[in-house]
Amino acid sequence: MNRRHVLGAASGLALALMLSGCGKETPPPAPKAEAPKPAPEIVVKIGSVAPLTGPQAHLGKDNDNGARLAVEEMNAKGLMIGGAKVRFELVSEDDQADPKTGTIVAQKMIDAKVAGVIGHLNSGTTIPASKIYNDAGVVQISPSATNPKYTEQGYKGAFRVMANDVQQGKVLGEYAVKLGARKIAVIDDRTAYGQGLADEFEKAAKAAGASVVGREYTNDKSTDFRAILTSIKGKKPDLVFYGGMDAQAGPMVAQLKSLGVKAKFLSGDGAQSQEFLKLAGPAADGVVASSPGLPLEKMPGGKAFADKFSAKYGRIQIYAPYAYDATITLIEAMQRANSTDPAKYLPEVAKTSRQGVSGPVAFDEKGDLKNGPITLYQVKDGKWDALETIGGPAPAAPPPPDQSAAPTGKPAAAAPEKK
Ligand code: ABU
Repeated sequence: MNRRHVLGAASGLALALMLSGCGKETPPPAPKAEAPKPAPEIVVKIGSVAPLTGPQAHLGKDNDNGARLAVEEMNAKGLMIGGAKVRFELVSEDDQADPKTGTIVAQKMIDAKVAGVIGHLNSGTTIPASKIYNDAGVVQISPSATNPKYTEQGYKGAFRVMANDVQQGKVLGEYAVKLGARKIAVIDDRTAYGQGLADEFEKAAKAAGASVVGREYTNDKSTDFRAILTSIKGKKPDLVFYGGMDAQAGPMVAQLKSLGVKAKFLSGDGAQSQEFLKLAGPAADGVVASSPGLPLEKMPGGKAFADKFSAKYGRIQIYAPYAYDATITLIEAMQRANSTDPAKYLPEVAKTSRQGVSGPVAFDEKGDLKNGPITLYQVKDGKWDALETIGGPAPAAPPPPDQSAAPTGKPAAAAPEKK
């Protein structure tokens, strides 16, 4: 081999070595670090049932919108429950305030696999529907059904966020006598709510010394009451009590006035609405009605809630703050249980202790709101004016004086609202 051949072989070897990475094995490319997987997303259905058509549609929409606002706000928080990002979906159904439709809709809710139900609005639908929810193990919180029977059936998943009609009837009966009524006429609409409240009222009014001079009946669809009102006029009562809803109470008050009946008119929460004022017109002035709960302006979160609600849905009728509180109560119980399974989060609903927009929310062993207040209102110049509140939680102690505040003469900043 001559020198030229040797040089040629050497440079060929160098090139081969260069190309082969100096004889070392090329390591396989390092595996890329895996991007963390996004949390799975789940949709959790919450039922909302109320009359969305018919004479009580305005009240049903009020309840439904209260629940909707709560769901929207909770969704905006991007809550994680059981390792999944939860999106709540409100499933709204119309029970037409009819007991039979109420049970059909309740079964629809179970078939749709809702995790809980806000509703129903009426006692007459809430009570039969509660058996269906109980049998399916689904939690139900009614924002507005006040007949005591609802929570007396021993159903572990049945709750309500306002005082009941044993409490409301007693307040109304005693108030009637305090107003000076001795001869009272009682009318009811034969629904679980109307009849139940009228019975409790009658018991309390009689116990306080009044006598019932007439008892008449109507239903929750009528608008012409002149026949029963004429019969009542003949008995010369000094007060007429009505157990029923605003759609009847409004025209009833107007017809009493047109018949020349001077008796005072007293009713319960079903009549204490904006719609009543519209339906009764000028005859509404002087009417007194009770409502379980605090006046909106005295609710701990009342003003903020009313501002948010009215910007989206218009004026609150009666129960929207309670539907909102019921929905947040349900969702917060799921958060604490870290589960949307009713069997797992139900015990957390029972243990609820929170400040709602309407006031403190905590339940007794039956599922009734603890220490629910009742407020009496009177119509003055076409508006409901709060007269007095009976019962309810003790008012919060005033905050201690701020030692650090310099005596500037300026008013102290308002304490942040408890939520
Ligand atoms: N609380 C009056 C309206 C709803 C109901 O109990 O039927």
